[in-house]
Amino acid sequence: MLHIAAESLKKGIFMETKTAFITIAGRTNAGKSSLLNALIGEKIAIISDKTQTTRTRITGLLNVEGTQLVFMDTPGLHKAKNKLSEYMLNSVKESASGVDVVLFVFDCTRRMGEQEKAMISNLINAKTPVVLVLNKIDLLDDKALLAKKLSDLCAEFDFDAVIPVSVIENDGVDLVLEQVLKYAAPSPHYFPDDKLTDRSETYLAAEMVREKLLMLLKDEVPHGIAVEIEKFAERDNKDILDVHVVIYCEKSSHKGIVIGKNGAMLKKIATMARRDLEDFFRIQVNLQCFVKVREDWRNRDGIIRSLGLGE
Ligand SMILES: Nc1nc2c(ncn2[C@@H]2O[C@H](COP(=O)(O)OP(=O)(O)OP(=O)(O)O)[C@@H](O)[C@H]2O)c(=O)[nH]1
Ligand SMILES: [Mg+2]
Repeated sequence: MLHIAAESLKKGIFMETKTAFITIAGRTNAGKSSLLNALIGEKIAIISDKTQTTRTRITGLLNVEGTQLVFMDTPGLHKAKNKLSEYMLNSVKESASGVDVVLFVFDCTRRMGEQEKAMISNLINAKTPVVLVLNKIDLLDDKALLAKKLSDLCAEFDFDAVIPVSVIENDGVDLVLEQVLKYAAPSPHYFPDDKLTDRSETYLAAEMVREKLLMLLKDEVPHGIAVEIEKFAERDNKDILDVHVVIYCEKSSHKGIVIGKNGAMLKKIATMARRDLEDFFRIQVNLQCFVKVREDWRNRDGIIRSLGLGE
């Protein structure tokens, strides 16, 4: 009997499991998705130097010694200019309510805006613990300035903790992980322990293509783009994954830009995306991209919903 109990303990049957729900919020471009990827050790959320990269909540999962950490990366705070923006900002609000802690990511090279301040105040008033993650410290040469920013923000808000980090240099990410483990409470795990994200393979594939469009296109063009997967299927002999995507632009003038002279831009986008897809799915990929126009789709509810970007 004693022997069986010892064996069970070894297998973790009696081990108490814990869970923590963590929302990652902050202004657009602060480095939230970069932080999510660094925390879970896999690139599941796309990143770009453009604003409004993340459009919907994406969950990243990490298990640390019996504790399941459920990280929710959210769209960045920005001024809403269309219906899509309104959906994005709603999803931030919804994602930040009722969680165990909010990691508020702030780009320390900027001044904190009113929208960020309002969100932090609302969270603290609602008794949600807020941890300020002061990101991009690699860009600040003057460390005295960092100390001043830190003390000013701490005087203004009652943060649970403040952690200066550079996600890009993987500096301080371990401290963020250490901090979030403090909010874990005994609970069953809500997701299978081997799962990385709540998002489907087709969602991740479409995002990988959109990331390349954000990377290679300028001005308003990438913001008005949506990517939809039309086909995602392994061939019978399982050696090739066929991925067909439709790239929607909101103006016909943008379609020409996406395709480029003699198709050069589209070819570049497709080549970069295919490489990423092959790395992620570990299979040879045949990627076909089609470009279509959907006028002003960011203001059209039906299209926003059909693309999975609405409520
Ligand atoms: N220098 C520096 N750049 C960083 C750091 N972390 C992220 N970045 C860059 O900041 C830009 C924005 O990063 P994202 O992770 O996409 O930012 P985000 O907050 O998710 O942005 P949205 O999805 O638009 O809200 C990218 O160019 C990143 O490479 C950092 O620690 N230092
Ligand atoms: Mg993001």
